[in-house]
Amino acid sequence: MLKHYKNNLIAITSSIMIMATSAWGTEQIDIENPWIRSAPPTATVLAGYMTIHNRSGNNIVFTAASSPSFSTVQLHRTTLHNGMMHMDAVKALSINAGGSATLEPGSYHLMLNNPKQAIKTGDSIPLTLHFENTTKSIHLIVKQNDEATTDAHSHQHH
Ligand SMILES: [Cu+2]
Repeated sequence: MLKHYKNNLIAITSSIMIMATSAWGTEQIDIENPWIRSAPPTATVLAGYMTIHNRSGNNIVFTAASSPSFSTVQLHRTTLHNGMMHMDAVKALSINAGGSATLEPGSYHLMLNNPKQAIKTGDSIPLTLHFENTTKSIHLIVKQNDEATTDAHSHQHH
C-alpha cells in the first residue's frame, strides 16, 4: 500500500517538472517571417526559411522540425566550396541568450522532403520546431522568392 502511494507521488512530481521546463521556452522564442520557397508541383523537396529569435536568458538548441505536410524535415546548411554549392545536414543549431539564427537562401534552411499534398503559393503550412527543452508550433507561408526577400529586407530600404 505504501509502495503504491510512493510511486504515484513520483509520477506526479516528474510530470510537473516537464510542464515547467516546456513553459519557459515557447513565449521567449520568436519566429520572424517563416516561409517556404514556392516550387513547381512536381518538386519532391522544398526549402523553408525563417529567423529564430531567442529572447530568453538561456542558450537554446534547435534540434529538429516536423510537419504533417511532409514526410521528413531536416536542418541543412548550404556552403560554397571550391566554387561548388554543397548542402550538409546539420544536427543542431545553438542560439545564444538574446541572439538569433537566420535560415535563408544560401545558408541554413529547412529541407522539406516529399510533400504529402500539393503546396501552392499562399498556402500556410503547419510546422513544429523542436528545441532541447521545448517545442514551438508555427505556420510557414508559401511565397515566391522575390516576394519573400522583399519582406525580409524591407526595413533596409530608404
Ligand atoms: Cu538542403
